[in-house]
Amino acid sequence: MAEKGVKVFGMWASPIAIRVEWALRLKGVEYEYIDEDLTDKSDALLRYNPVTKKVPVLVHDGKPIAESTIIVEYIDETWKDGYPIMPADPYERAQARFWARFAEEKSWMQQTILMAGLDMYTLQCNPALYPAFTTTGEAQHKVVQEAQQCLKTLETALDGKKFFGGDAVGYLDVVVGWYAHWLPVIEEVSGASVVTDEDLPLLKAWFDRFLAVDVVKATLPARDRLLAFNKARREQLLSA
Ligand SMILES: N[C@@H](CCC(=O)N[C@@H](CS)C(=O)NCC(=O)O)C(=O)O
Repeated sequence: MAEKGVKVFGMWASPIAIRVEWALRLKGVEYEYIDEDLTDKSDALLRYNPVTKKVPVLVHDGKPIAESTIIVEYIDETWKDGYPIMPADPYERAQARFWARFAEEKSWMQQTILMAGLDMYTLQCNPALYPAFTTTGEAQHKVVQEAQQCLKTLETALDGKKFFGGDAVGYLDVVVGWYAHWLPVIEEVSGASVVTDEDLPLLKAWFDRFLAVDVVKATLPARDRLLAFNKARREQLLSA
């Protein structure tokens, strides 16, 4: 008989895997969380996601689904009577997907990672970036400016709204929500400043609102732990 229930394979410091937990908690769905060591992946993870071998993976009644944004949409469609994550209106839905793709594909995230000089798990999210991981000085200044430009564009999707989803957290908030907690850590590790009140006031104010949401507060990894993890990874990389 097929195994019942919901499992999430994640990694505590992953800014991507946490999207799945946010979506499940918004819906009020109970799940079992399995924390992976990405340097020594479990047989279960490799079995459930033999293609990319990455986290997150959602296993629903024994059936695995990979790719965080696809998982979030699956959760919204499967538990459709619960909290609405995707907008009800098709046009709004298309807009939310557009911005999510922009945020995922835009180089700003990569630039920010380059700037940080940096951490293993994010590196694993973006393996192509490895050669540029020690950006500092003028090169870092350039990538920070590029990151800010991309974020400024994304900020237009927030104009006049409390959340990207409107009055409440929605799909795009879930997709870009990690910025609010992870970006300040990356800034501290790298010594660079990207999201400031002066440069990105709407996004900065949204950080505070997003971090105050109950399901978000309940899942965030402790800042000190995240900082220590990233600093250690960076030192490891720089000394390698
Ligand atoms: N596009 C994927 C990215 C997933 C991803 O890059 N996960 C990283 C952790 S943040 C990972 O599992 N890295 C391990 C590896 O690449 O081997 C998604 O949205 O789910």
